[in-house]
Amino acid sequence: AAPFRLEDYRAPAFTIDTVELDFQLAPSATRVTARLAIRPNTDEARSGRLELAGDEITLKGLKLDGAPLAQGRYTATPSLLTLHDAPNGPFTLEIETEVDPAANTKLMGLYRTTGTYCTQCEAEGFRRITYFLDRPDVLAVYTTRLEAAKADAPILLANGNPGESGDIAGTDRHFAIWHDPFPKPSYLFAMVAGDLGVITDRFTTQSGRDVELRIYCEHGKEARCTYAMDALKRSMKWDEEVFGLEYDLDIFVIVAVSDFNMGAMENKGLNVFNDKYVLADPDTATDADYANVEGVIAHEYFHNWTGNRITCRDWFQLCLKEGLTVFRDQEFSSDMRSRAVKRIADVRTLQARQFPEDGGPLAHPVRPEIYHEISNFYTPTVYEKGAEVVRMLKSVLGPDGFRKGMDLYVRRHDGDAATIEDFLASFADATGTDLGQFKLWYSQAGTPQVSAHGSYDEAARSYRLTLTQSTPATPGQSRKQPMHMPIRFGLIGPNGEDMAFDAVRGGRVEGDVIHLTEASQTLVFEGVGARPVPSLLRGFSAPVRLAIDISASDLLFQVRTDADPFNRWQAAQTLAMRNLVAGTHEQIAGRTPKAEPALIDALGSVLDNEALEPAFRAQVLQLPSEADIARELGEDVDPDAIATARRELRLAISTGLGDRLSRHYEALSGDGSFHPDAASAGRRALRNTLLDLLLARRTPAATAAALRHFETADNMTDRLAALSAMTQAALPERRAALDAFHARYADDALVLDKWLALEATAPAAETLDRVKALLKHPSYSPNNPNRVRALVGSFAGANQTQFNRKDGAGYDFLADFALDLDKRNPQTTARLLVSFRSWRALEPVRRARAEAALRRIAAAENLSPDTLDIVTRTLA
Ligand code: BAL
Ligand code: ZN
Repeated sequence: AAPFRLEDYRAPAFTIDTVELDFQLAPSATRVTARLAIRPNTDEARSGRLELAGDEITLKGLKLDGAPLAQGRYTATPSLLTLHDAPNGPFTLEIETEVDPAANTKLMGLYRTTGTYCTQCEAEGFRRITYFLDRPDVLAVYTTRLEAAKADAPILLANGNPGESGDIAGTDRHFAIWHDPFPKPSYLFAMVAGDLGVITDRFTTQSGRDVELRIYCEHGKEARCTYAMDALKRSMKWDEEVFGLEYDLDIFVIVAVSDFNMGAMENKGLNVFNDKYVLADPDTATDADYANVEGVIAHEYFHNWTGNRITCRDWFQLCLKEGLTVFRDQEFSSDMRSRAVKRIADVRTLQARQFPEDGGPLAHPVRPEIYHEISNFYTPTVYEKGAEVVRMLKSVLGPDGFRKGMDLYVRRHDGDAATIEDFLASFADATGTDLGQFKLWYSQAGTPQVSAHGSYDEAARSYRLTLTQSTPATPGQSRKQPMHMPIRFGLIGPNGEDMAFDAVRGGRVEGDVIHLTEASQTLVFEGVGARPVPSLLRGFSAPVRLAIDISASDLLFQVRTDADPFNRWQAAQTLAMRNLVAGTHEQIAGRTPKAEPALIDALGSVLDNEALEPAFRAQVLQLPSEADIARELGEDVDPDAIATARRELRLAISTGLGDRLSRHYEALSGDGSFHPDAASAGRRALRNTLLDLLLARRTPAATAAALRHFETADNMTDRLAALSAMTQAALPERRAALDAFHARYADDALVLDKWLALEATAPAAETLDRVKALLKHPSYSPNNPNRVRALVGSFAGANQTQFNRKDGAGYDFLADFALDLDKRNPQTTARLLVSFRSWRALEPVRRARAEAALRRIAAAENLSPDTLDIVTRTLA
């Protein structure tokens, strides 16, 4: 099929003002009647040809202005309804369709999840419910009537505010009507019907409006929703305080379901969530789960303005709502927790997920200009790099300018389907700034490389800093222009404090931001009293790779003194990465790698520094991952050599830090009461990181500590950390512990996902066989995306040595699995196959085996468009 191109955008010929939906719910044959008030929107409508998209639906009836439409006036296929001579004024079209929710394993459109009816319409699921102008620039007011058997679905929910409801006399059925007064695109439509438990609360907005809050879940899990409710109320308050944005309906509803392709969905007034991002209690959720629940609840809530009130003109503009909303949820979490630790965690995610995408065959701009299958563009680039671009905009304009721009954007575009141009114009106009060069961040793919070289002239008391930028070629983009990068910086003096300077020549510096705009720029700082250690890209102020010629002793100094906590962490990571890369090369050459003493000194100084928060110290002590090292190497990657080098370095660090590890570990042992707050979570993170490092030595004492840690844990974070450490260290004791964990949580699918993931990420030769066996385990379920991701996604995405087995068995397994799953759930399949994205960077033997597996998938018949698109681009 021909691709969609941004340059081909045309306003819709017709538009739809109101939608009245009636659902007669039944598991295998649901009848949907849609009454659409349609009118011509552009001159193109004069042709009289109206095309409404469908997808695997059956037309059962069609009326125009109340009268059945004659056969020759329309054509209907499961994917398209065409009216050949639509009126050239307003008219009403009544469409009756039939869908089969129970058979819908794609989880797009209307489907069943553990007995509940639920919908997912973004991006193009609404056309699986009724024929429609299923595009985000058609905004309509929806009224939804749901009717179902009372026993089957006592709860009936849809977007907006509740209206009339009641029993249908003489039957076992009942109905409910919901009305959403805010015009919205079809992708924000939702309905849910089922037998669910609920918790309720209230929120009073800043203008004094009373809002009812409800969270629905499976019966018996209500108590696990309270943290999500608390996060929701904090999100509502934060958006008022920080952005001045207030909630706008009488009710806000969240429903947690167990079968869901994505994390969650921001449907107007009725957010549907993957239950993994709602349910949390100390016995079943880790601290990371709590943080994710808080972040995703906030994210979906924040979409009410950035996404719903202001939506996207077309799917090319996806980052308009996603990048901005990720930025907003990151800021929220930073305000709720430690800003420094949150930043480190977000940058780790960006580097682990977005950098490999940007550096491989699936690279695309933050605002793509071409796509075959939009569901494959819900990517780390659109989301995470999109958020980085908004963060840079704030650095370029300053906090006040940024807020003025946001206020203008909301004032101008409330009720619009907007574009990136609209967004940037609001900031440019509000602040009088030319953002022409900045806009390149939306169109140029690839991670820019920034090189820094500094020299100090003692006699002249001046410091010259040359910064050079270049962006590598990416698919469809061979040449790149220099971009506008805000580089936050400091010049660290001999006493560890930032030094002042008198003046700067050669570039624009505002406060602590260097505006790098040229391919190469030399800045001369005058009046610098001593040779500085340059601290560049503080807070990771631009999503680039920074190469800087800095000595190990300067990095050690930075770890000890940098005023920017992010760069303290970064300096330690840089030191560690140098050791890991050198170690991998030594390993391949058959020599024994040695750890640099500066690294152990650096880690030890942070470990012992009680003035630093524990969560931060934990982050510093965690080495770059095997995947990080592979990315740094960039070519001829041998995952076995990397894993061995990393293991050896961990052993050297563990030995080098000696009994300081166990001393700190003991000192952090809990007081027996669990709190999910960030400070308590930080202490657990440090203690668990120390256990993991202790275990690198695999001494009987360390093993005993791990077993004790596992057995005495009073919360999931500690229990899982011990189990994970034992699994990663390949202790023989792990098997019994994994079995005990399974037995303890035998009825809890979400917790067993953690167990599946541990099994799948074990760095052991038998893991692939174990994964294959687990596909038949009663705790696994082949149609549930969470189970699939926990077992197969973890294996392919997070087990570097076993997925990349030299015999290619890991690749063959994923190919077989994907070919089977693709028949049922294309979206989840395509997502899994992203694990192949760095295949070209592998050493030749693995590279050939990965390519063969990819070609085998590509050659299969009847591939879904999702899978075909990913595999084709990966091989291109
Ligand atoms: N809009 C899809 C899910 C999310 O990003 O919130
Ligand atoms: Zn989102």
